[in-house]
Amino acid sequence: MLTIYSDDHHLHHGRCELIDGQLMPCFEMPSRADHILQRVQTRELGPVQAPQDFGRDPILRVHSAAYLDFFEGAWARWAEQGLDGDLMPYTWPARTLRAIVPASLHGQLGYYSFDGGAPITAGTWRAAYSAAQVALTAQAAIQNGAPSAFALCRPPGHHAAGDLMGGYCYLNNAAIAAQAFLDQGGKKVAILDVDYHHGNGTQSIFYERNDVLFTSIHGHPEAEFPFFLGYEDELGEGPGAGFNFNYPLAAGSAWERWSAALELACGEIEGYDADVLVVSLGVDTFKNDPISQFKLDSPDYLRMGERIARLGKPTLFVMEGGYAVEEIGINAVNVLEGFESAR
Ligand code: SP5
Ligand code: ZN
Repeated sequence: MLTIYSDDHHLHHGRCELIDGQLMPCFEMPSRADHILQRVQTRELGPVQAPQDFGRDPILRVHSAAYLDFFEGAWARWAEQGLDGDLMPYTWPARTLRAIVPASLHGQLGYYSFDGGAPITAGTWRAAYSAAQVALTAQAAIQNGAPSAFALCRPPGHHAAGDLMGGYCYLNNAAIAAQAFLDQGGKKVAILDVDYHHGNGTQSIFYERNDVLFTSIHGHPEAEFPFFLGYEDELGEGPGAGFNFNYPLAAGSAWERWSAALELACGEIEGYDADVLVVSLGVDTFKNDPISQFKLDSPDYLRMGERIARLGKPTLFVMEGGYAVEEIGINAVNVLEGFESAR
């Protein structure tokens, strides 16, 4: 399988995040992608290529121009004030407040984010832009006939909505790639999001549309981030009604329960008859993940890949979460090797 990768992800390295009342070093760190790349190479998964640059247009199909302009320019505005710590929001337009775009940098940062988990550093825009190009380059490979490809994206994307960053995510790499398939003549795209956290950004982007089927297996939002989306009764709206399926699972879920949910998601995908499948590949479902509560073990990821392969679709894997850094390469590449073995 072809892997698309860029070293540009090193340009994004947030300092800290708030975990259990303590400021901790960011779990979403550069070594994550380094370990995955290393595993791709030692397992000889296939060629590793650098991304092409498709520019801003395909990103603008998913994110608003105002959001992109804000994100691209935010660090320079921060640095102009003589500041060099990570730029992080602390006030949001929650209920009773007005959803207006204030003049101030921090006001705008609150407007364009939904949590404090997406710090902006000097290189964040360049890293996120490059990750989107990684996804688009892998998408182009499939568009040109490759049966599958792996977009080794970092930072991840599935929490990012049309004009919101959050949950370590800035640009929704999977959504940008899915939209590109449609813009290049595709009629139907199925998305399977297997990250431990609900892909709230991806769901929101396609919620009222029937040309993208969104399915997600994740920690129950009653108990888990992002709390405010990802429930079973979210089935889509308007033309999108019946094209959104969430499978929230309890803490402690291991392969038996997880794979039963996968069966249900695969059933919906099979019925949808998509041209192509996009997998939001998070491996934070792993038993030793430091911020998650599922109990998948490394061999389970082989089974996951095998089941996804049986859908029989051209498949784009887009890297999302996974914070057990030592094992992240094994787990992510196991999905890809399981997939290849069952083709
Ligand atoms: C892409 C992705 O996986 N984003 C995840 C963002 C999660 N942010 C909230 C983390 C809260 C972790 N709380 C863990 C408590 C452990 N004792
Ligand atoms: Zn996650």
